[in-house]
Amino acid sequence: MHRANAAASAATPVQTALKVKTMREPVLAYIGLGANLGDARGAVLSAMEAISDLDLLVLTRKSALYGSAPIDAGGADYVNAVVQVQTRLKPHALLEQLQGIERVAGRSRSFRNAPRTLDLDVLLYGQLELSDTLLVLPHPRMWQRAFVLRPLSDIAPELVSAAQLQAVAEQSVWVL
Ligand code: PH2
Ligand code: MG
Ligand code: MG
Repeated sequence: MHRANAAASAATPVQTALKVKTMREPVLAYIGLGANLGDARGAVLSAMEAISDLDLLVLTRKSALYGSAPIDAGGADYVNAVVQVQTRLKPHALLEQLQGIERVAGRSRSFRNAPRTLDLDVLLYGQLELSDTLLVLPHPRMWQRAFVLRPLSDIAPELVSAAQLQAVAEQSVWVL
């Protein structure tokens, strides 16, 4: 390549920083939303808006809101939902953005499964399987949880079988 052309096509530092956080093609991902402290319904609805306002992401489907009894946790009943997004954010960049939304909602991390103003979990990211200290995909407990599978099957019925729903049928989940 001619020197002048090489200089003209060089990425700026901002482009380089963005590039490591983005995919060339959008990926279909699913995010679980949950809250059981304060105005839980308001927090889940605001979080759906905040997610749809993120750059490099389009919110493509949202489930109904569900009430659910806490599983492996204490405190009040939860409000839960699942959304489908198309995003060019890489998995950890998506996680960072979701943690920013949790922080704005006043999330504190006192102990495992403590009652929370807002919890946003990446459930599925395309077909990706990944496990590190920050993120495990698919979400390791999603198939045991009716509060995930019921809303997920609303918006992506092809992803959840009748047998999988049956396996969590004894858990208390209701449409709000
Ligand atoms: N989240 C947990 C633990 N237990 N139970 C319900 N019903 N809904 C949740 O969102 C939930 C839970 C940890 O994130
Ligand atoms: Mg969670
Ligand atoms: Mg979480």
